Amino acid sequence: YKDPHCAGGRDGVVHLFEWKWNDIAAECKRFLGPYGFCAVQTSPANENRVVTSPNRPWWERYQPISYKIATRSGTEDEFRNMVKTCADSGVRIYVDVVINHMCGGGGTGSGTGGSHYDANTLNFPAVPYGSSDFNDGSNCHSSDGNIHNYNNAEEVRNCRLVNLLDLRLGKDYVRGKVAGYLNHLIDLGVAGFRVDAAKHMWPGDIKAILGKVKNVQQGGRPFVYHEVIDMGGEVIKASEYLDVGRITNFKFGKEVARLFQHQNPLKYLGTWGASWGMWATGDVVNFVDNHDNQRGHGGGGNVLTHWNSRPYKLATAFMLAHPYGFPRIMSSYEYNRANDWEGPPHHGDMSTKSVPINGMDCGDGWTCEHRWRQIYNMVAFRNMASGKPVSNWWTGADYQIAFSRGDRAFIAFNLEGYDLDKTLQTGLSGGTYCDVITGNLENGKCTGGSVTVGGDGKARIHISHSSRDPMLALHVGAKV
Ligand code: ARE
Ligand code: CA
Repeated sequence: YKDPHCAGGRDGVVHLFEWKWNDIAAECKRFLGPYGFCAVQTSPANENRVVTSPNRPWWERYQPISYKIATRSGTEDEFRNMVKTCADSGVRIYVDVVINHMCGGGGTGSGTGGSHYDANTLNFPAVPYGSSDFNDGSNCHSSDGNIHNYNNAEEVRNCRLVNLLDLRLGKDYVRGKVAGYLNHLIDLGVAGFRVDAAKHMWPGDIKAILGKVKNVQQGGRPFVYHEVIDMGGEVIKASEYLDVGRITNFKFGKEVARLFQHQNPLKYLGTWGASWGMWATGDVVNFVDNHDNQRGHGGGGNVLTHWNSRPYKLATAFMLAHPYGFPRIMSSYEYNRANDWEGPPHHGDMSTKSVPINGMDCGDGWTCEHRWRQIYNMVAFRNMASGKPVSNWWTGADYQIAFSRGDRAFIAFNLEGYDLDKTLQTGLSGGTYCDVITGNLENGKCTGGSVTVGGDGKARIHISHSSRDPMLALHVGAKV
């Protein structure tokens, strides 16, 4: 379950949060394929509750009504076409799967695919699920059926997460329905799953469900990464899930936020990885921010986001430059930050806007961090450096570091209040390299800065403390 099934030479997944399937297809073809991305994480693909108060929040997609592929991102045909178009461009699809629960308790109505539900009597006829398919009553022992005590594993796993109707995953019938959904996605060509709210499911139940799931078309077990928020200090540990996949590494974003905002010296990064109280490199999906914590949900706050773009780009570049873990890049949309619930850019009828491309940038409120040069060029850096360990580790002052990835790539950071100007060993062969932070290699020329490496691998590295992005990155794919 730990292999991301990347096509040759690719690495990293981008979460195209709330994008429509047709837009993802287009993005695979025109950008993600050519720029070396391994995969896209999509928003939940199955039918969800239509929430109108507040008006169509992003989080309605975490309230399943059925396992039909019918959301505001598009239809099953559009989904199938997306997977195919992305595959043709060498890009995998991982789906965010919401299998711990159905919608919030109370009320009746219909979902985004037109299916009726009754959340008073716990009836979801389009699956079908009935009241005996939920943990309510018999398995949950909290006062009001909700989770309150995160130090009681039984409560966390058998009671309702924020009043969401908790599925009885111990029951073979329910396991079969969930596995049927996952198998349907695999039939459509999906290579992996982000498992929502995995902390709220027993690892044994997840194991039993995955036991009913077929191999992916790319060969072997699906790539599975579990959303388990484990910052230490709670009874449920992320390590309980390592038999059934990787886990989302929430410690990563917290640590890099401190490091790149001058609250913890960069020079300590020489030991970056499991020894920081994180998990083994093959067990984690790393990220600077995600769709929850960038807006104060899901253990939010104290993370870097696109709103704080200077340290955000530095932290993301470091994530991509360093070999530890499998990296996930967030791709956001703009909204009124006073309303943490606001859904994606939309038309008057609340349908989601498409993503227009102007040059390299996205328009109409789509942020597209993955199209920022300092980020997409570091995806290429990572691909070029694949398989090479950190070498030539160098530290100057507390907030000055540099390292190579064998003889393939080199990066340096300067967050001190004065310039870095030193001759350093880059590990690269002699020649001229473009600094991919400030520009690209185009028609044999660098559009930004460049660095000349001598026959001995050494080069003069100059990073002004006041530069827009106080880092410099070189790799063999951008050698003049
Ligand atoms: C919405 C409303 C609620 C309402 C509910 C049901 O906001 O008021 O009761 O609907 O009607 C997202 C949103 C929720 C939203 C939900 C359903 O964030 O606000 O509820 O969708 O629409 C815990 C979980 C973790 C979870 C976070 C948010 O452990 O799994 O909470 N993250 C995932 C997704 C979310 C999604 C869900 C799960 C639900 O990424 O986007 O919710 O599918 C400590 C603990 C953490 C805990 C955290 C926050 O840090 O260690 O485990 O995270 O506190 O409580
Ligand atoms: Ca549960």
